[in-house]
Amino acid sequence: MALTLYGSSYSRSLRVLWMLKELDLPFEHIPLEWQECGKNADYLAINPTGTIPTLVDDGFVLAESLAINLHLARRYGRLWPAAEQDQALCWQWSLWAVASMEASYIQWADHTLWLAPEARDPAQAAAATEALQRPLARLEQALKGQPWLLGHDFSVADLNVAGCINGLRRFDLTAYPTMADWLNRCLDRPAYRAATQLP
Ligand SMILES: N[C@@H](CCC(=O)N[C@@H](CS)C(=O)NCC(=O)O)C(=O)O
Repeated sequence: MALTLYGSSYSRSLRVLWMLKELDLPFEHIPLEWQECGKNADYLAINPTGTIPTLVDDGFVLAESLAINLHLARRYGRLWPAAEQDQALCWQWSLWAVASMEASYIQWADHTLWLAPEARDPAQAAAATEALQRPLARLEQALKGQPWLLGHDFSVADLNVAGCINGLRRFDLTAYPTMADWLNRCLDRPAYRAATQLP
């Protein structure tokens, strides 16, 4: 088994680094930066899309951070539920995170945290804050009465959703206490902390 992960932790690659740390498998990490990946000819030969992350697993090349995590969970048998319907819920939550939350999250983070202060637009931050209310309410509802999205066990569903919105620890989550507690428990995991220490 040989695993190589391309992508710096200062990017969506952090989600996969987190998963790799949860799996506790040896892997080679090539911390390519997002500013460079689209221009690097060697990397474009591996992933013509020119985005990070990319995983190479025994010669098999796979892109898309959440697809990589689903593949890793299933192949290496960790954070992957046994029941077929629970596996389907892992796909559901992963696709939901990207389709229903990630764009608004990025807009909010851009105009609150990431862009230089002079480039931030308060109107865009406010619009993103508004757009996040519905998916946040969905998570609050889903987590009522159970610690993790699938019930009793932390799974790739939690990792993929939390990995898409990790910066929301700095969002006003007062109205979503159950979701806020879940996000803190996800991001307090040793594997997440270890991943954030990587380049
Ligand atoms: N949906 C993809 C998005 C990948 C993506 O856009 N990654 C960014 C870094 S976070 C990137 O590579 N940007 C460089 C570019 O678009 O040229 C995933 O989740 O892996």
